Amino acid sequence: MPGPDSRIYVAGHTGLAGSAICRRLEAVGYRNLILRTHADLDLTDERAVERFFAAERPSHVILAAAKVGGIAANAAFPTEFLSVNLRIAANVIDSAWRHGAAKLLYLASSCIYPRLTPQPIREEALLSGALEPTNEAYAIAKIAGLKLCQAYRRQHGFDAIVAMPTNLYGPHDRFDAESSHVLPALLRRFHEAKEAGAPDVTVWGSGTPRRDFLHADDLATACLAMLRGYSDAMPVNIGSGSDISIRELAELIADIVGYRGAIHFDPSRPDGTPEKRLDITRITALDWYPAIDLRRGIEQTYRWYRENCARETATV
Ligand code: GFB
Repeated sequence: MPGPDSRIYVAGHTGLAGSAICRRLEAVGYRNLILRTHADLDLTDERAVERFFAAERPSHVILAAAKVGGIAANAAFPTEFLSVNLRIAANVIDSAWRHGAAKLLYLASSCIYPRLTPQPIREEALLSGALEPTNEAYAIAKIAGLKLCQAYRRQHGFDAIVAMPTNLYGPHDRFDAESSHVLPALLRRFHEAKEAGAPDVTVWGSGTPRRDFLHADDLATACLAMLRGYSDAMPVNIGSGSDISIRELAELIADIVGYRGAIHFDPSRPDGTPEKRLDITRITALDWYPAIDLRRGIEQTYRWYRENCARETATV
């Protein structure tokens, strides 16, 4: 269990998950966070990563750095999603073990489960069926990272553990129109439509896919529970315990933003996996429960978007 002075390296601390994890670690008194921006340390550069770990020797590592994006970005850039994420996982996990880290927490993703699998999805469903084609490259890289954690644990006794977060949202997300995930994309689209007085808003796909959305601050408390109380090869799902259709999500976001126009669906855009709700029995056994309800989480995220991004993105 990390103490208040443990040297904890959070890889990816500027992103949605990493920034939430840092806020939580700081809030509960961890004072020795080691942080590097992408400009300071390129995690795909094996030698740079090796030098960094040799110099800093963190006792705990949280690997939240990844090339991420929504369904369109995943489908358009499979090379980057596969290659960058493979190299980040291989470099960081190996250097952490080589330089004596006591524990590493790797963030995988719920999209690594088979496209069609019984709901809610249990951890045992991993590798039991074909992947969703729109994010196969990202999923293969994340599966490889998970397998690396298991291999270092089995072969070298390295305490590498794996969290499987569901679809996350919250502050510090990316709100660009084409490459972001659905929740920030729709917050922005409905906000801009309201500002412009547009008569309708288009939502991709059929509206029928179901997703399990979790606020990044809830993910952060789950990661801390795992760092403190979990040591096993089995990955652990982190989800909200419920799901919602994309149509219902669009209606909820329209209501929160105050947009009163029509909502259209564009079936020429991909739906992706039809449903993806995680079984959270394992993580709740660590006494963790999601605390932020979806409406309240989206309201808070919308406030953050308006304060931090709305003016810049309006002109893009
Ligand atoms: O968030 P999203 O890209 O993630 O899309 P996935 C979720 C659903 O929302 C899909 C629909 O059915 C989309 O068609 N959708 C509707 C939209 N409007 C939009 C929009 O404007 N933008 C986006 N992005 N979607 C990702 C994976 O899949 O899940 C990643 O591609 C990652 O690899 C992430 O694992 C958690 O759940 O479909």
